Amino acid sequence: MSIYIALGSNLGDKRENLEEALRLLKKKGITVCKVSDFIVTEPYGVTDQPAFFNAAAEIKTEKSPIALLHTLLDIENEMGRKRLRRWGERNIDLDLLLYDDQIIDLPELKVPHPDMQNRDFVLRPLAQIAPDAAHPVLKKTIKEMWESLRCCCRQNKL
Ligand code: PH2
Ligand code: MG
Ligand code: MG
Repeated sequence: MSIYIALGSNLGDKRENLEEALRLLKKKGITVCKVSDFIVTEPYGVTDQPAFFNAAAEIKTEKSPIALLHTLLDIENEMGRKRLRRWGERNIDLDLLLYDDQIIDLPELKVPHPDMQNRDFVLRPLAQIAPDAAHPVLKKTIKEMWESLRCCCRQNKL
């Protein structure tokens, strides 16, 4: 059983927001097995917003993927998240990345996270805690995905 989530914050006390989200996960009965370093990252997608703090965590829970999604959304709501614009600034964002080898394609939940392979701020912390975890669609490990992304970024800069 390997479930991985991404944490992000770019408003308020960003470090404290990630810590608070981890505390709330535990309070709701979710076991937090591993947490990556917190890293500072440049905004991706919508670039006119503050830098982010990002992290990844491995968790354990008996909750189904949808029940877990609702717990993540509950925590965002309890922490007072306001949805200002898509991909925009937020005090906390909790995304389900991988749920074992499950592939889920529902309107409210896509697993694996459909853009994770393109996001350094997801793959870098995830590679720190789970380099050998496998992506069930791309059939690559996190380490391989992160290496392809780095290689592709380098080529784009040449
Ligand atoms: N989240 C986004 C959009 N862009 N950029 C960084 N660096 N970190 C994020 O967590 C992030 C982002 C939408 O979820
Ligand atoms: Mg997100
Ligand atoms: Mg989200």
